[in-house]
Amino acid sequence: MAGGCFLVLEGGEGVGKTTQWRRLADHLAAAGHEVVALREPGGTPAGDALRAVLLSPASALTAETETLLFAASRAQLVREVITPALQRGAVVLVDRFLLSTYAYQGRGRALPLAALRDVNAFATGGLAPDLTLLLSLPHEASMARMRARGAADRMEREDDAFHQRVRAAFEAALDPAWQQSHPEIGPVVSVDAEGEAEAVTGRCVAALARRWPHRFSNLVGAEARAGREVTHG
Ligand code: T5A
Repeated sequence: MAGGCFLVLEGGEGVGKTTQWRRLADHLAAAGHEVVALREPGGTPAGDALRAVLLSPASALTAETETLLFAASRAQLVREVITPALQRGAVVLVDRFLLSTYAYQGRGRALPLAALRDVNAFATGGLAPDLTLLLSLPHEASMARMRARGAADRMEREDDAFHQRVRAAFEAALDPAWQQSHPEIGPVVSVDAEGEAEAVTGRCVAALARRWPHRFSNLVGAEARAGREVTHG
C-alpha cells in the first residue's frame, strides 16, 4: 500500500479503546511511522467545542441534534486534519469514527440508518477507514471497567439496554456480508480485549502486520521509545 493509512479503533464503553489508542500510537511511532492520533468527537478546536456539548450531562439534545453534532465534528476533522495527514503519507489512528454513529445513534437511539448514511457521506466526503480494529470484551467486563473509571459522561449514563444494543451493532459489523453492503465503513476485524493492556496491544499489532505485512511487520516487538513524536488531537 502506498501513501497514508487510515486506522480506526472501535468498541463499546469501557473496552479499553483509548488505552490501546495511546499504546498503538506509541508502537507505530517507535517503528518509524509518522502518526497522527485523533479522537472523535474532537481533534480540532471546533470539534473539541462540540465534544464538550455532546458529552456534558447538562446538555439536553434530541437524537437528531446529537447525530448532526457528531457529524459536524467529523466533517471538520476529515478536512482539517485527516485528509492532509493521509496526503503526506502519515498513519492516522482515530479513536472512533462512523461505525460509532451507526452503533450509538443507529442502534442505540433507533435512528434510521439511511439518514445517518446520507448525513455522514456529506460529513466524510466519502473517506472510509483502511481498517477498523473492533475491541471485543464481554459486556459485564466492559461495564465494570467503565464504572471503575469514575464520573460518567452523557452517553455513559444511558441504561444497560442501550449499551447492549450498541454492543450488538458492533458485533453485527463483523459479518462480511454487512461489511460488503456498508463500504463507507471499510473492513472491520475483531481484537480480543481481555487480559493485560500489553497483550491486547500485541493483538492489535498482529492484526496490522497480518493485513499489511510489508508496512507493519516491524511493529511486532517494537517498544515504545520516549522522545518519538506522536501528534495527538
Ligand atoms: N459517540 C461517539 C457516539 O455516540 N457517536 C459517534 O459517532 C461517536 C464518534 C465518546 C462518546 O461518544 C459516543 C461514544 C462515547 O460514548 P469518549 O470519552 O471518547 O466519549 O468515550 P469512549 O470512546 O467510550 O472512550 P473512553 O476512553 O471513555 O473508554 P474506553 O476507550 O473504552 O476505555 P479506556 O481505555 O479509557 O479504559 C476504560 C478503563 O479500563 C481500564 C482503563 O485504565 C480505564 O480505567 N483498562 C483496563 N483494565 C484492565 N485491563 C485492560 N486491558 C484495560 N484497558 C483499559
